[in-house]
Amino acid sequence: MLRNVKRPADAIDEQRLWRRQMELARFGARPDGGVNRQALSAEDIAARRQLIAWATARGFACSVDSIGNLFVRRAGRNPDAAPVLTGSHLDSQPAGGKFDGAYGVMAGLEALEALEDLGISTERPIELVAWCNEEGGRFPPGAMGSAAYGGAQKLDDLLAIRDWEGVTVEAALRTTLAATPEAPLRTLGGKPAAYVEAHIEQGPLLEAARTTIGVVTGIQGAQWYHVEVIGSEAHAGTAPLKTRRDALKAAMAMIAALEQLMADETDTVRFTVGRFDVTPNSTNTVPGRVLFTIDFRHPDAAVLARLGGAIEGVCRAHARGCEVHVSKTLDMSPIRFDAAIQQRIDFTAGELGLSRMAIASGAFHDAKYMNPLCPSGMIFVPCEKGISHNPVENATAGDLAAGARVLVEVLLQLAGQ
Ligand code: HGY
Ligand code: MN
Ligand code: MN
Repeated sequence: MLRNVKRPADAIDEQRLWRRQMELARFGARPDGGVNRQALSAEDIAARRQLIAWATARGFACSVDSIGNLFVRRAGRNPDAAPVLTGSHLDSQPAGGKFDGAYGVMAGLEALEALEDLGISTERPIELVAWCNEEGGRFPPGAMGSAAYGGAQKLDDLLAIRDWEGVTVEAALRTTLAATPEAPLRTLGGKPAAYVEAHIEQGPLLEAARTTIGVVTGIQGAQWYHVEVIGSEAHAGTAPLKTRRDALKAAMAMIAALEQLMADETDTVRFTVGRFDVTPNSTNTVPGRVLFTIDFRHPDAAVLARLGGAIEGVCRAHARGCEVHVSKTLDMSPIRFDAAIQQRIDFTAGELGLSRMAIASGAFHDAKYMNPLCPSGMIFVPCEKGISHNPVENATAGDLAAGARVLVEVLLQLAGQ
């Protein structure tokens, strides 16, 4: 039992949290210090098995649902009460950092451990969730697990999605579930009492304001598209340019025109072409096929609709004789979090003597799909220079622990001591 603990936040163990972050970062570790732990990969499975081991060592019950969301449950006095949920994701970008997603899962585990260390019982169960495939790098769209849990996407549609090598979610999920038998299957979906997610900010505002806690007000909207351009292969030396259907040059013209469409002197629109696959990718063959992705974001639903609605027309206008297929793979409306949850986070941070500020999220999170189900919110902590989706992503043990201290207190308030 812990001594001289005045409140649950005091039971958060900064060293234990940091040690676990570093241990988790071993799964998919890259030589440059980042992680490559893509959804339903061997590295993701290893991280899931580690989480289950830590959880079962404390007597928490583990379970998994049919889209691969992994749950760690700390029982409450009333087993039938709607649980309070916390969590984030274990999967990473291919050139990701140690903390994006992993921090929210580790902070949630640390909160459960702190309550256990103090022997505090709660009226409601508290469940920690490692949402499946938040990043969407291997299997688009992102936030797949929470979208299925919240009913925003159909399970069968998601199971049929293929990665870039043609492997389906269903096949990868079968392997993953077989590798984690300690987590029995549970029904998909639920009606939680509340949801609070801890995450690094992935932007520079908290660090610039020398502020420890971000009280997240909401998440901007996001849309993803796949654009497939189909021309025809030809000999680089013999085919006259006027007869070519060059998929690469057409794609380049489309992207240049899309940049015009997305141009915004207020620098609010976030337009990214992150993937650009050329076939056959040979020096002396005119490219016959290009697939490129579009990710664009904005806080205003009307701007998202206007820009999103113009994408296909812009691509077709620059087809240069090629076939064009434009498909939308992700469509997230902007959301605002529950005011009372924000107030709790703000008040608790103040009680703990932590600096805090209201902040909107540029990145999307699983909390987006929890928001329609129950009062939801997020706690941000700073990351170094705001860098994320990059192997050098970094945070301090002190800030991570501060976020976990706010989290455990807010979860306890919501679960009822
Ligand atoms: O893309 C995002 O906003 C999230 O970090 N996956
Ligand atoms: Mn994330
Ligand atoms: Mn991310």
